[in-house]
Amino acid sequence: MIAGIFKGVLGGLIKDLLKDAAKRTPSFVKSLKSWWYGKTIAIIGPTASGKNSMFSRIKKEQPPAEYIQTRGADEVGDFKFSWRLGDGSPVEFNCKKSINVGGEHDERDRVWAQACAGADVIFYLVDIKQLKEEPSSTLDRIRGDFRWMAEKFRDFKAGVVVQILMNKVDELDFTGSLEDQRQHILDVLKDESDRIHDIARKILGARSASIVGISPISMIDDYLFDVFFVDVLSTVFSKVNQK
Ligand SMILES: Nc1nc2c(ncn2[C@@H]2O[C@H](COP(=O)(O)OP(=O)(O)OP(=O)(O)O)[C@@H](O)[C@H]2O)c(=O)[nH]1
Ligand SMILES: [Mg+2]
Repeated sequence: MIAGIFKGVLGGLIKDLLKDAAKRTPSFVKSLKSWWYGKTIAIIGPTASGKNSMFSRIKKEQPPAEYIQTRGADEVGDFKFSWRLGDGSPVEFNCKKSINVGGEHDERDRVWAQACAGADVIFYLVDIKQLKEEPSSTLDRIRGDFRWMAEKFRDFKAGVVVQILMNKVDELDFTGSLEDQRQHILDVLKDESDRIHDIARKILGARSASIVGISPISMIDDYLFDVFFVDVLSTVFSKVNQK
């Protein structure tokens, strides 16, 4: 019963999101689906930011029961990702020869380029809990990663875009109603989001136009993943097609 109510609220919320974000007409949804079809993604980000968890989520597998640090590059192989929009229609993309990489500095320098080669969309993950608790060292790490990106962009696929995901928003305290949670999360992360944008602009210069969005997400909370990932799919599409 509770699950039924929950599903109803979730379905309604996603429909609302689809309705108001970018005036989602049937032709918008059609173009969104056809843009995403066949796209290849890469997932990068600092240590323990949630890369394994994101692969599990989009492969519809159980997230890892305990944290095991990734070292080097693990083959994830090819898989198809499909996510249902509020109207029930699937958005599909390919994860071709995906590689799951570790997040330590040395791993970035050794294997991230391999993960990003050929990607159309790169997801860059940030651990929002860590950013709130240790802002200075976390922002330093983000600066370092953007410097890495600035240097490597020329090796990436032409037209590649980067979406930043502020992960672990389930860790933010919230006691209000489900309907208000999305806006609450956006509000409490506004400063961090502006800060990261600022750093990107300074370090990447003109290339920062390739950063198409910054969104909250949770890889372990079903509801929050659903709510925000629908946003991500449509923001990436909208920004790319505005350019
Ligand atoms: N609360 C919370 N924890 C998360 C979330 N995503 C991942 N975690 C936890 O964060 C830890 C690291 O997750 P991983 O997915 O292994 O991170 P990773 O980026 O692959 O880590 P490395 O490969 O070692 O860099 C694990 O304990 C996860 O359970 C999230 O959305 N919320
Ligand atoms: Mg990992």
